[in-house]
Amino acid sequence: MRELRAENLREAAAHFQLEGEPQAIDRNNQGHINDTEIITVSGCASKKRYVLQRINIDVFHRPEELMENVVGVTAFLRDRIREYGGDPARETLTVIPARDGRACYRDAEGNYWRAYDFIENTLCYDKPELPEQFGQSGELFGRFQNLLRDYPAETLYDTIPDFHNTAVRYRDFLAAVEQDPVGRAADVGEEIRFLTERFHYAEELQNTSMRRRVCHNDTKLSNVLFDKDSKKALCVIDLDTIMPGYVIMDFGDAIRFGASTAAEDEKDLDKVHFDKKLYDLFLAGFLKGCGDALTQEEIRMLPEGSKIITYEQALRFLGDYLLGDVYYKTDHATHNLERARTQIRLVGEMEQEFVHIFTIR
Ligand code: GN1
Ligand code: MG
Repeated sequence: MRELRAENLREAAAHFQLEGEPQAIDRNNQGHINDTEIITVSGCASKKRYVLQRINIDVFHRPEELMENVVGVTAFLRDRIREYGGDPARETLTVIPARDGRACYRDAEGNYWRAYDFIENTLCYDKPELPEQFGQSGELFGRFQNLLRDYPAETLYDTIPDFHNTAVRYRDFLAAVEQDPVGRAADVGEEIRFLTERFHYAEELQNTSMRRRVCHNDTKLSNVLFDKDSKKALCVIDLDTIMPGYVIMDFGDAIRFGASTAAEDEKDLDKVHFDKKLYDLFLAGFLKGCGDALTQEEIRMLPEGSKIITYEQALRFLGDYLLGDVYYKTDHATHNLERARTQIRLVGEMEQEFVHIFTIR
C-alpha cells in the first residue's frame, strides 16, 4: 500500500456526506490492516467526528463487495437493536455514504475509502481493566450472533476467500516453509515442528455438520467499543471480515486474544498463559448473549474452536514471517515471529487445560 499524504486525506474526506467542514484529521494507529483517520468537522451545531478509513486493497480485493456486506449487516442490526429498545447509533456502526450515494469512494490513485460516524465517549482495550469486562464482551459477541441468526448468510460476499479455512491456511503455511524466500525457516525449526505435528487441527472442520452462520471473523477484544462512563461493552466494530463461518471460530478468536495473560506480541513467553478464569467468564457471557441460537454440537465444540483458531493464527503469523512480512504490519524484523510464538504457547496450554476438563467430566 502506498504512503498517504495529507492531501489524499483531505481529498477523500471531501467526498463523503459529512455534516460540516473537516477541521482536523488525526491518525489512529490501531489495527494491523487498514489506515484509520479521525476527522473532526465544525460548522454544524456542535463539533462532530467521523472515522475515515482507507481499505487495504492488498488484503481486500473487492472493497465494494465488502461494503455491501457491511451496509447489509449494519442495517439489519439497526432494526434488531431498535426492536429491543437499544440505541442503534451507539450499538452498531453507521456507514456515511459518499457524495454520490455509494458506500465507498475510489480516488484517482485507486485508493478506496469509507467513512463511519465516530461513536463518542467510548474506548477499546487490548486488555480489559476488569476481568468482568471480558465477560461482557462475550455477551456482546453472543448477542451479535443472536441478532444476526436470521440474516441470510449465503448472501454475504467472501471478502477474503478461505479466511478461516484452516486447511487452506495450513497448505499456505507449508508452501511458505518450502519456499523460504528470505531464508528464515532454518532458525524456526522448533516452531515449524510444533505446527506440523498438529495438522489435525487443520482438518478437523473439513467434514463438520455445523451450520455456516454470519460470523464476524475477527472477534478480538480490541474490536469492541466500551462505554467510557458505564465501562460496559457497547458495540462490535471492524466488520470487514463478516462472512459465513463457524460460530466456534468467532468464539475461539475472542478467547485466543482475550484469555491470554499477555499481549499478542509479547516477547517474554513466560508472561504468556491461557487464563481459564477469563475463558469461563467469556464463555458464560457468550452463552447468555447467544440465547438459544446455538446447537448442542456448537456448544460442545467451543473449546475446540479456541484451539483451532489459535493454531490457525500461529500458522498465519509464522507463515508471514517466513514470507518476509508481506501481510501484517510489523514494527521490527521479528515481530511476526514473536506473535507466532505467543499463539503456539497458548495452543499448548489450551491443550493441557481442555484435556483436563474432558477427563474429569
Ligand atoms: C488482523 O485488522 P486487525 O488488526 O483487527 C487480521 C485478523 C487477525 C488479527 C491478529 C483481515 O486483524 O484476521 O486475527 O490481525 N485481519 C485480517 O491480530 O487479516
Ligand atoms: Mg480487522
